[in-house]
Amino acid sequence: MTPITTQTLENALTAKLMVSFGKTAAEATDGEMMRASALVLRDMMALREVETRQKARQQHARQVHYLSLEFLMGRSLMKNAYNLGLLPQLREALEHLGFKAADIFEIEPDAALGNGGLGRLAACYLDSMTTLEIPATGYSICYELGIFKQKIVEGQQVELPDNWKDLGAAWLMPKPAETQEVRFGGTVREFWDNGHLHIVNEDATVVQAVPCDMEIAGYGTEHVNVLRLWDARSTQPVDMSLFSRGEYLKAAEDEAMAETIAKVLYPEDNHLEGKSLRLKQQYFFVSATLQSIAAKHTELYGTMKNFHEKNVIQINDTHPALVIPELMRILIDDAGMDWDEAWDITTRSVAYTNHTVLSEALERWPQSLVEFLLPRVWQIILEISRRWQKKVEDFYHDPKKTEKMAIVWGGQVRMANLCIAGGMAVNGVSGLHSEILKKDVFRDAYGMEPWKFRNVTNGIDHRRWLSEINPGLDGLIRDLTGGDDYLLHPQALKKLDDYADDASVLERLGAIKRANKAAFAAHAKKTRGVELNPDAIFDVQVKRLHEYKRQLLNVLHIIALYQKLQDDPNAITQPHTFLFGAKAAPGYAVAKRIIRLINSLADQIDHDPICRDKLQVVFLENYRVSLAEQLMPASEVSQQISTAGKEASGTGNMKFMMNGALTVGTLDGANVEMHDLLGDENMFLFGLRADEVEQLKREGYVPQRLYNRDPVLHRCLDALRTGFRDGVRYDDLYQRLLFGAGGSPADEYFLLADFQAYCQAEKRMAETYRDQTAWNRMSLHNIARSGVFAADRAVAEYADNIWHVPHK
Ligand code: F55
Repeated sequence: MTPITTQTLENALTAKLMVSFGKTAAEATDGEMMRASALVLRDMMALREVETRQKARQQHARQVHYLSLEFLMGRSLMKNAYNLGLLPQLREALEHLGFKAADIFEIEPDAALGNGGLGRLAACYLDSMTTLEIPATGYSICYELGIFKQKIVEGQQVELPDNWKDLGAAWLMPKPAETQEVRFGGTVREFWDNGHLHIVNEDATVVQAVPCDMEIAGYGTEHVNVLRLWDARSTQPVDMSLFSRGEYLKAAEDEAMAETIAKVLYPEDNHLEGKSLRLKQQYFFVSATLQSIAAKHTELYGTMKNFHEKNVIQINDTHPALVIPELMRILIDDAGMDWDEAWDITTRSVAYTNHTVLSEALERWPQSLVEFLLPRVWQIILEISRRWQKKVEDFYHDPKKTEKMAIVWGGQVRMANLCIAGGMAVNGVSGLHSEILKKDVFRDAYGMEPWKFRNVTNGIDHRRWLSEINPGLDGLIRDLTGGDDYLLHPQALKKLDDYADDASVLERLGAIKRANKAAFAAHAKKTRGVELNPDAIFDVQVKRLHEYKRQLLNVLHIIALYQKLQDDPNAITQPHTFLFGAKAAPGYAVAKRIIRLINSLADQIDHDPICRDKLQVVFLENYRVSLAEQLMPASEVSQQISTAGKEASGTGNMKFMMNGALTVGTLDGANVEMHDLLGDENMFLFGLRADEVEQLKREGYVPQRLYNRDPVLHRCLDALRTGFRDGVRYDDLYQRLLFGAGGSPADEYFLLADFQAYCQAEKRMAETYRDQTAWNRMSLHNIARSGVFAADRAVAEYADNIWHVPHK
């Protein structure tokens, strides 16, 4: 490859502006320049992708297929330029052409095709799979609207549509020639022909699935993979001639259905809505994906008999669980195999990652809906269920276990059990989570087939989440570790530990953080008009809003601080700024109330002169990947305070750690592993352990006792009832904590039980902060030991232990 210079890029951009938009650089808008930049990089990646694909074909390499209803990609321009080794050249070329590079990066919309952790994980893994040169493809839906944009109006969340494609579609390459047809409804008919039994789905509604590919460049490699996003189209536009034949309405209906399938991402995280459109989305993308994989496989090998040798399908939670019956359908109905052979291949091809233990998030579908929408798939599910149930009965002879492990039971289809039965591996996403799966959630399945159960602790793309977004820290790491080795070998970060007593290094680390805080404050001022004090502790909780994540516990502590300040205006000497960012699922009323509460409290504190330069609360509107990229480098305290046992892993915790923030957290999810690496002395641990939470639940938890016993807590909770200067009262939240409501028990997530310990942890944290040298040392240790949380490590584990594919 000839090296690409600033000049070549400049020429390419000028040419692209000309042919795509009919404009010169002088005439082009920032948006057009962003799209031209995307197209230029896309061209380069497309060439490499063809070469990558040809190589894999020649080598008959085993392919990884990563199926996820969500890929929370965020922005791609800076990322792709970075991975292609062109970031400095692109910056320069843009400036030469009269643009501000920062403005061009900033105008790119996030491709927000995901809710939170699960979707972002998939995006990070695409980067690592490519960097590790694994032949891999991601598959999802090309949603027209990503996760909603959040506005805060009078303290409350308002949802606006996220039309990302206007500018974002520049990354997509439609491949209409590879269109697949997906069938819904109709009836199943069997007939014999020439001694062969044929099974066909008649009168089905056919939806076309058109692939739109997004190229994924790896770092330090020519390898390029693809994220294949399926767009939905109707087979034919409504044809007026059907009118006379009375088929007009059916055709119009088919068209309407096709057009809704890829319309919008469901905004619920860790909760399931049993809507038929959601099931259609799942089957649509699963069926299109498997048909396209099967077609390519058959073209290359002329048979499906070796499918499992050449393909592995990883499913991101149960949302793509229909791959199991759909692969069976293809093997039996299309490839003509018998059941046992098809089952053997299927159960050697599919692996399932679980991301939650919350029972309201374990996916179940009404059998009537599956039967109506997917009649053939339903027949197959029933047969899988029948055989599985027999296996369980023969193994345990225990009707209770039969019921628990059943796939079809009580009129419902249980997707997790289907995945366990039809998969070769089941993994949790942190050590603790995987243990809970084995001991509790999937205990009986583990007892029967223990070899299927694994752990792969999550990881994040450290090139994006450290090197790319935090150039100051990247520079320090390069200086201390002797170069950019850590980009491909994240464990090289360990070398930073050697500088724990180097005063100049600690000082430089502090200065980098301080500069990042100032930059974030300037950004917040410019984009939202909020005034942040860069001398305050930046204490941050950003993640989806959910009761189990306990943003409300954070709020209760702030109320306690505020009340303390009322009693004694000198109680706080160190300025403290609490930053929140969180989207609530639109239908999750309690979560929305908590957002409003944060805003009421922020307003109260803002208007109280006692709090000036001491205490501040800021709710950051529309938290998303691109905002996280600004915020992580500026954060000093990372709030990871979920009820122990509930957060499967967390990945935000890793982003903070890598950027040198110190964690205030419970022993939950990957915090446990962070603690193993850091010890008590390098994080602020507090609260009940997972087993203690369970024990307390068994013994009978009465939060009112704590309320009556602890005057600080008592006063705090009372403040919810009294309300704030905006006139809003939160008696509903008070009631929920003390008495329970709507079927949920009092203080379901043990906030009150952990309140005192949490306040003490925050106090220890604030005291430590006074000694900046000690703080910076802890921060250094955090960065030094964050290497294991690189996605490269996690993906290498999947490759070695589950996929059995070679990697770099
Ligand atoms: C989205 C849709 C549905 Cl239907 C259910 C769940 C979700 C979702 O977004 N889940 C999610 O983000 N789970 C998170 O996955 C992360 C990656 O493994 C974990 O770190 C995190 O603990 C878990 O909550």
